[in-house]
Parts: sequence; structure tokens; C-alpha cells
Amino acid sequence: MSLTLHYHPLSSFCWKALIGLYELGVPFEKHLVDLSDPTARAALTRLWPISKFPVLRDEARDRTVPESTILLEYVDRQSDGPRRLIPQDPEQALECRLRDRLYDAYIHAPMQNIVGDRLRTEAARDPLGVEQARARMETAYAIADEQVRGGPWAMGAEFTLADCAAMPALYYGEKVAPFDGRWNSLTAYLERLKRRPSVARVLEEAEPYFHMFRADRLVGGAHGNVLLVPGRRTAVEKHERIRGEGRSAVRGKSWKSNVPSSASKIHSSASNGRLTASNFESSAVLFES
Ligand SMILES: N[C@@H](CCC(=O)N[C@@H](CS)C(=O)NCC(=O)O)C(=O)O
Repeated sequence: MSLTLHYHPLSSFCWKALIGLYELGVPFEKHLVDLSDPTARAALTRLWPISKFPVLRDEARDRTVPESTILLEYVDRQSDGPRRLIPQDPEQALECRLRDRLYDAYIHAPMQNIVGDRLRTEAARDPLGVEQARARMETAYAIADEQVRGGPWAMGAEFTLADCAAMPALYYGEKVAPFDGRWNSLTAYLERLKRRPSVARVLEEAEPYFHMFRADRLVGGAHGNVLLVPGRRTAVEKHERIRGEGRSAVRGKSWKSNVPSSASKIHSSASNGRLTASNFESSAVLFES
């Protein structure tokens, strides 16, 4: 295979693709797409008019494969290694795909919607939509909690496509719609996921790019087209480093109480497209829980 992954290290759906590729041990090249660069964005759009990543390009077969689930299934089918992301048994494969959908459609996507809403101006907010998204996530948490009770992974003994989908969905989902002491199996499962070598590698590789976080991308993607940044502690630490202060102004504040002021800060500071103290503060606020 001659594969190139068009991606960004901070993108949650790209995390899903990366986890699967690392699990399979498939050789591939990475092409980092900076969506703030019009040329890079246009190139991604030429590959996939929806303009979302991850997108996989297979030069040998002259094939472009978008959508994280399809991308992983494509690679899984061609991989000749011992590992598989989708079970061979048709019934198990069906269940695996269903669990992948559960994480993507009912946790990951509504989480993006909530984050997007938080970055709108007050007038453009959609409280009902946010409540519906949160309720949907909580329903899905309950289903997933039941599913992972036996563990260790989403489908039981084997790490599959469903786990690739679960990691970014739960990692960010938990920050947006906290588990709050409920769903103990899901909580333990998320901790197991973070310790998985493929996942730890993805998190580690994202770290050097945290400073490139662009608040204007978040503003631009108010309907779920968001680049997501890592959790509160890391973001706040970076924020402190940028401001050269020993203590962050945002530490200890709640998500809700920070939201209105941070959203307006993003709007006022996003135009130059550069990381500033105020838009980075907003990124930290995003994941306060
Ligand atoms: N259904 C898609 C979702 C991909 C997605 O939402 N990607 C986000 C990054 S996490 C993106 O490309 N956002 C940039 C944009 O929409 O401008 C998949 O599974 O790959």
C-alpha cells in the first residue's frame, strides 16, 4: 500500500483514524493539513469536496478514502498483518459497526455541536439544540456503559474499530458532558483506552501542535466543524506559559460561567488568525468541566 493520511494532529476524528492505523501497523505517510491556509484547504477540498479530514489517499490504487470509519475499513481489508479492526464473524462485524456508529453519531457529533454552540455569539446560541445534544450523549453513555461492563474493550476481548471511535468521542465528550460519577464502567474504559499504546502515541503526537490551536477555526465551525483541542490541564498549562504567569486566570472557573466572555473574546481576537493570550484562554475555557 502507498498510503497518505491527510489530517491534523489536533483533530478528534483524525485521532480515530490514527489509532486504527497504528493498531494495524500499516505503513503510511502523514500530510498535515492547515485549514487556515487557503491553498491547503483547497487541496483537501479537491480530494473530498466535503472538506473534512481525515482523508486517506491510496496512490497505488488511485483511490481517495474519506470518512474515518470507511477509511479504517478500507485499510483493515487490505492489511495482511495478524490484526483486524473489524471482526471476521459477520454478526460480530455488524455489532462492531453499530458500536462505531453509536460513538460517532451519538457522542462525538453532538459533542462537536455543543462545543460549536459555546463559541457562537450569545444571540446565535441554540440552548434547545445543546440540551438535545447533551441528552443524546447521556443516552449513548448509558448504552455504552452497559456494553463495556465486561471489558476490556468495546467488543470484548479484541480492540476493534469501535474502540478507535470510542476514544476521541469519550475523551472530549466527558469534558463537554461530564460523567459526574455515573457510568463507572465507561469511566474505567476511558482510562484503559488512554493507556493503550496506540492512543498514548496519538496524544503524545498532538502535544507539540497544541500551540497552533486556532480559535478562529472553532468559530468558523459552529455546526460541528470544529477542531478540538486537548483537555483542560494541558490547555491551561500552555495558556500559563504563553502569558508567563504562574496562575491562569481561567483556572477554577466553571464552563458555564466562562462561556459568554470567552466566546466574545474568540470573535474579537480570531481575525488575525494567530494564537493570542485571549483566544488561547478561550481554548482552555472550552474544556473546563
Ligand atoms: N464524519 C467524518 C467527520 C470528520 C470531521 O468532523 N472532521 C473535522 C475535524 S475533527 C473537520 O474536518 N473539521 C474541519 C472543518 O469542517 O472545517 C469522519 O468520520 O471522518
